[in-house]
Amino acid sequence: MALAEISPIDGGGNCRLALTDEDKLGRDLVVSWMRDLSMDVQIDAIGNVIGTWRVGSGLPVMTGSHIDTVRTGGKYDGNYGVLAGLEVVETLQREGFTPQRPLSVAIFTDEEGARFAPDMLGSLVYVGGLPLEEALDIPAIDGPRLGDELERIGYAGSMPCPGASPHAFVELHIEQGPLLEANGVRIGSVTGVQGISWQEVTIIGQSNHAGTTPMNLRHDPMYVASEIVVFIRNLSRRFGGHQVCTSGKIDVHPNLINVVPAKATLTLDIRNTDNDELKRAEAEVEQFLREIAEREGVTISAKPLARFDPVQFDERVISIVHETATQLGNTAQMMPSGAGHDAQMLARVCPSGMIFVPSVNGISHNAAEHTEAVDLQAGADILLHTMLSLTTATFS
Ligand code: HGY
Ligand code: MN
Ligand code: MN
Repeated sequence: MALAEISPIDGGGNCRLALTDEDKLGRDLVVSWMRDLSMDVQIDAIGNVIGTWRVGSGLPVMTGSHIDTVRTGGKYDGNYGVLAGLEVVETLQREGFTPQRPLSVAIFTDEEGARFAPDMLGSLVYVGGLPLEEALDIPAIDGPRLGDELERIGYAGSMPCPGASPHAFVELHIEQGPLLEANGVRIGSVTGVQGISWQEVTIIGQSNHAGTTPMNLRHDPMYVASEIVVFIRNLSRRFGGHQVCTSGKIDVHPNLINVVPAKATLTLDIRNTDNDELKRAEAEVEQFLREIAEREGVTISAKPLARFDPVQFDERVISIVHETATQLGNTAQMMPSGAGHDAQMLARVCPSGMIFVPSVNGISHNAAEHTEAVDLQAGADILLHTMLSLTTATFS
């Protein structure tokens, strides 16, 4: 709740877009809590913050998530996983229990990808999936270069990227969807993350007078953008299954009531648990863009912003999560994640998994995002015991 006081928005949520002053304030607060727990705090060159309780021996068991939010974020998305990680350390210290391995809690930079694409950017750089220099040059949707913003907020750390691979990684997160609540199940033992394809589509038409230009002579980017949005909605209906498509952002120039626009830029977020289906959807979109550009006499270009194949988590970690959840008296079900998460990047370098707790009415990326306290507590208990099990698990 104290973190939720930093840059609150109406309805009880937060706006802490990556590498803004608000994000810095959130980082400073959570880092102070890490220091209160005598954790060794390291900041890497992409701004990831890794707090480590240096006990035991060998590679750490790591948990963590993100504290950057979308513009209309809730107070739990990402924040819950980071703070529960600190709660685990605080609880073990208070109980006088010393784990066999160090425990790390990570705050990954720019997980949302809303200000700087792609999403999960910090953890992607951490695992060597995106070269640091390339990441530092990424422009924000509002202009500034990522590396400059990192310097500006004082989180351009000295620890090199890629970072050290932990022994294992587990992330606690709200489901952000309706499934657990609909099934009356408290815990999701997450099996993996669906594939994600982001692109920015730019449509160049011909600016013209709204009153004098006959309809058959128009090259109207706003109209074309609207057709694209309808096309992807119909595509997801035609594909069915896990296919989802979203166009969440559109910019129009000159954006005036009596001007047929010159240019429109919109984003496409296309996802599916099945990579072949995702590729088929991408190909259909590409074909549609070619056709409508021809038909309407406009120029269309598409810039990829993110492309991640579906990820399967390590069966051994999934089992530890599932057994821990049920042994602690919770109902639990296996399920894939519809949202992207840092765990999907850590899965590239170590055995990884996730724990989900229910989202009330399945709402997220919305100030109304909520999870009941009893579920938050259950998730944190499972995180504690899962992390301890991972400290003694061998993954040779
Ligand atoms: O885009 C996502 O799925 C996540 O919220 N970054
Ligand atoms: Mn998240
Ligand atoms: Mn999110």
